[in-house]
Amino acid sequence: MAWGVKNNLNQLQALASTISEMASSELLTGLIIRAQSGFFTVLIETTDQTVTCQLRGRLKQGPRLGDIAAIGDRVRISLLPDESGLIEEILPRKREIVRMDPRPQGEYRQILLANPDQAVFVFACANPAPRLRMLDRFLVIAEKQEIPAVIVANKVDLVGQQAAHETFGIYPPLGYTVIYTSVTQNLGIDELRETLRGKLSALAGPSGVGKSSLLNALQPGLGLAVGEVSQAIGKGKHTTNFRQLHRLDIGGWVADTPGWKSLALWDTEPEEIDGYFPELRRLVSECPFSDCTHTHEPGCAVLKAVQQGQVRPERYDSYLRLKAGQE
Ligand SMILES: Nc1nc2c(ncn2[C@@H]2O[C@H](COP(=O)(O)OP(=O)(O)OP(=O)(O)O)[C@@H](O)[C@H]2O)c(=O)[nH]1
Ligand SMILES: [Mg+2]
Ligand SMILES: [Zn+2]
Repeated sequence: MAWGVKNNLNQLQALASTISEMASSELLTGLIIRAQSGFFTVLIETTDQTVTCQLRGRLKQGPRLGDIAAIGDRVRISLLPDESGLIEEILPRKREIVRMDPRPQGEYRQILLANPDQAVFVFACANPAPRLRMLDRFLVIAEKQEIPAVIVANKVDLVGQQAAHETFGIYPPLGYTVIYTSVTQNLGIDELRETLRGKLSALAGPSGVGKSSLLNALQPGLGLAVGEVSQAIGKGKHTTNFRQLHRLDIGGWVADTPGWKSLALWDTEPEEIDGYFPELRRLVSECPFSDCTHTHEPGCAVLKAVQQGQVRPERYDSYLRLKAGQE
């Protein structure tokens, strides 16, 4: 009898380990394409199936104050009998766009997007007038988070090509691609589509510059709200904290990532900013003082370059403001 019990136990243990092996081998790998209040839509790309998932309890343990999973994350999930899923594992991120959100319990680490391949900053040539200081700030954040940045100058129809190039032409020499677009004239849309092909892109820019219009033009059928409507419900959208990737037929994903405006350069030392301005990066080593602030020092290579016109005064101004911690 004792032998029988022991034998049964052994058999049971063997069975349990077989089952757990089967279970782990049956984990599916997918991409989080939508996140809303603890629910994640995971796309299993091999079968094109989507599964609504929650996080496995143990992932939520520990002293954390921040998002565990986000859109753009690659995850391993297990399927439950009711066809929902559990996220068992989040695969290592190559990059992330992070925002520190002050909350009563402390700073919350919010992940706007995991694994972005590039950031696409959309500004209008007019209506609203381009705010290049904000663009410079976005570029610095992208540099810091090591995300390649592309600039889109939309609404070219309102000012003409020449004026558009006068405004945005300062960026290509710094290494940033600028794509000139007009949704109303169907200009530059193909170029933008090619830039997005096969990549996971974070789209950002002020309200009203035409981000939704561009996405609708790029990907017919998307049906994103444009103009007043979008602005009216925009606030509500943010508070429900719902994030989504839009799929492009040509391959690739685009995420609207509002919130860049409030992305503070939270853990950035003022000296570090030098390295995030491509045109200054190569100059600072030529300054005679290693602790040069590039504001008044005799022989400062940056000041010299500004005076000689090799560094644009607007960019230098953005640099000073960012360094001083101003908007
Ligand atoms: N003239 C002109 N108007 C445009 C162009 N692109 C968009 N618009 C208009 O600009 C307004 C704002 O466009 P949206 O696409 O809603 O802008 P958005 O960036 O998505 O704005 P939010 O969702 O509020 O952040 C709408 O009235 C569009 O019709 C363009 O290339 N030229
Ligand atoms: Mg919009
Ligand atoms: Zn200097």
